[in-house]
Amino acid sequence: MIKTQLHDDVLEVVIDNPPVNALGARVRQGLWAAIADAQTDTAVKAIVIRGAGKLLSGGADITEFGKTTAEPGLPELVDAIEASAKPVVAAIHGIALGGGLEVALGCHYRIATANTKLGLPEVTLGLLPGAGGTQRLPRVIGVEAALDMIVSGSPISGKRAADIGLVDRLAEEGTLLAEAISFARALDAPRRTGDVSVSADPAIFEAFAAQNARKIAGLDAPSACIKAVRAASELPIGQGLEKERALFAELVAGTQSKALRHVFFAERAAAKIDGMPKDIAMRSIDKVGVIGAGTMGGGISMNFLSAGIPVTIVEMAQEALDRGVSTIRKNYEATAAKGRLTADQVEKAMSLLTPSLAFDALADCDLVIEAVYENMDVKKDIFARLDGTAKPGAMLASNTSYLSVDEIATATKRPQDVLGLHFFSPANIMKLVEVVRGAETAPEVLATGMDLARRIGKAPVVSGVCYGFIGNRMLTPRLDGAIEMLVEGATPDQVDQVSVALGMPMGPLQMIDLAGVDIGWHRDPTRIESVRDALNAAGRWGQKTGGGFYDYDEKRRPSASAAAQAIVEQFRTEAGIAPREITDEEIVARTLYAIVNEGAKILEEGIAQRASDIDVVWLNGYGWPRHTGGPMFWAEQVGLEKVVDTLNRYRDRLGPGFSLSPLLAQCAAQGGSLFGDAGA
Ligand code: T1G
Repeated sequence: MIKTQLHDDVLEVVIDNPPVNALGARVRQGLWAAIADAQTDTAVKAIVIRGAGKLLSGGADITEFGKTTAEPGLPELVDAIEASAKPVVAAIHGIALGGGLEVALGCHYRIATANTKLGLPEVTLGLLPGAGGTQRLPRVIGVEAALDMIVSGSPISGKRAADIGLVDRLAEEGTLLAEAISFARALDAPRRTGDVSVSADPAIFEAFAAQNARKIAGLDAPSACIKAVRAASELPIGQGLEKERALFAELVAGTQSKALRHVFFAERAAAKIDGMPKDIAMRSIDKVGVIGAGTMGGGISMNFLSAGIPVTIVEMAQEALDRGVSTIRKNYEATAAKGRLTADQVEKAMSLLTPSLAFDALADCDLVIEAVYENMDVKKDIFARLDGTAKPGAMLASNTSYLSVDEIATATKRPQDVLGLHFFSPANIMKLVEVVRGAETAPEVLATGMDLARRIGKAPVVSGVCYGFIGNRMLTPRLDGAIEMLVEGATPDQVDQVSVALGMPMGPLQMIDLAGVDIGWHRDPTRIESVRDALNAAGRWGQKTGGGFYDYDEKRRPSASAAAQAIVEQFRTEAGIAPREITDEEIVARTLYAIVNEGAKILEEGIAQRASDIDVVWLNGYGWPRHTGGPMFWAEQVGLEKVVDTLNRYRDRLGPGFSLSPLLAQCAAQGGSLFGDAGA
């Protein structure tokens, strides 16, 4: 955990706690003892602290939060480092995040490599730097720079840190320790950050909060961060540290931080495939084929091009191919126009793209992804052709968003090579990919799919085969409930507002307007069996036709639609339904608790490996607000008993197709957790 070595008169203290040198209890105790012993060891003139492996430290041990932590706490440890009578130098490489950077701030000087990542990401966990970071960072780099780093949670490079004075000098990784030792040896006395005071015009804090109002709305941590930094400019360090600890204590006990810590571990757990051998040999993917140059095919291709992986994109007609290629270029150029890509990077990505009308251009691809029309016959035809074209060992993936990967695989003689890679639109932006394992998908094909998704910067989740996999299957009861409530008397805005109030970017009706009311429509305007049929028959297919459940202006801003309302009322009248008052509680039951219930079924059917995977799907695929953890975590905060009780009270309204998940009912009755014994 903590190793020390004396280099003549300089003591080297090494934090060695793989994988990220988290500052857990034993590390803190070891560091405390090393610093304390050095105070009385006459052989020691100065101290250097560094991290073993690839980094200084990834911060406090997040698994300790919410539990009683052993002494010394991290704040006390950092204070002890700063109080050292002998100079302490931090030798920083790789990563110094959260408590890791706070330990470095307690040191009297800091030396880093230029490409080190230094940051205080606590705000992303619903916290604030709780070991002196909010008090010391402003004293080192000034209030405004500190506000930016602490409230954004974004790291900066060692080079940048040297520019703004957070780091005293830069060193090459190979000579970092030696330079830190000689630098420490030359020091006469400690330089304590706490001795410095910093002042700031109070207006800075109001202005900062106002500038970031939209980003921090509804979140506890950012405003607490601002308060703590303000305290640094108004109070002596001791009182400022007390203020910081009080604010931290509130946040760490709050539901938002619990949710964000749940998300942190959920996203890492999602990368794991239960039962998969750790050393499984992956297939190498050096060249990707994409069939279909439409919105999805183009977006999917961009993910690989941006990761430096060549793509052969195939279409049936030149015009469609050209349109697809030019759309990819336009998307890159739009990103470059925002300064997030250079022109060279655009050209490099485009140079990796090979458009073709020839299906056999896919013959040398290691992975081929089909992204064509959502129709089983079309997909089976393509997979049959792929079976005869793709090289042996190539992985054959469908981007289908609902259909059975098992049935698609039957069109080939190699079902073991077939899987689903369900990207979410826009595919080059949305992080979620559902990696669908067919009944015969080979283990290494699944593992390769997961690994590749992460390689291109996605958040992959394993899904079994069912209609709609994890996310889209859960959308179905939500949308059905929403539309039924319109027929029964609710307005689109009333239904959608319940989701928006929770923090979703939009509700189910605005979402179907975006995706297309005509998705899955039988296209027969004379066949009116639902409100959706009636809207589709009237050409109200959603945003793409200027209106669906809502009307849309030229900026695609929604407004209540008299035309849609008339269609709903006519359908209601013809169905002989008298409109009634619909409460928000009923809307919660039929759109949100219905999602939870379907998620519980997906869990008990083994379609999802774990409840936290279902949360990750909604966080990264549908914009579920991270500070509430995802639908399954949120439901447990609401209380499963309340969820089940409410669903039971609206049982008749939930329609004949509804059934309560036995797992959900059991957890509610027995006080269990959807997350198993460990709980969320
Ligand atoms: N505590 C506990 N476990 C951690 C951890 C941490 N801080 N960081 C990572 N892990 C685990 C992670 O769950 C995974 O476990 C393994 O390490 C590898 O992680 C008082 C309050 C450092 C950039 O927010 O950003 O300090 O899945 O897959 O991609 O003010 O981990 O293998 O079982 O992410 O190489 C603030 C969080 C804490 C940084 C490395 N620090 N970590 O990325 O590995 S709060 C953070 C990261 C704090 C103080 C406050 C990344 C990384 P498993 P990984 P990676």
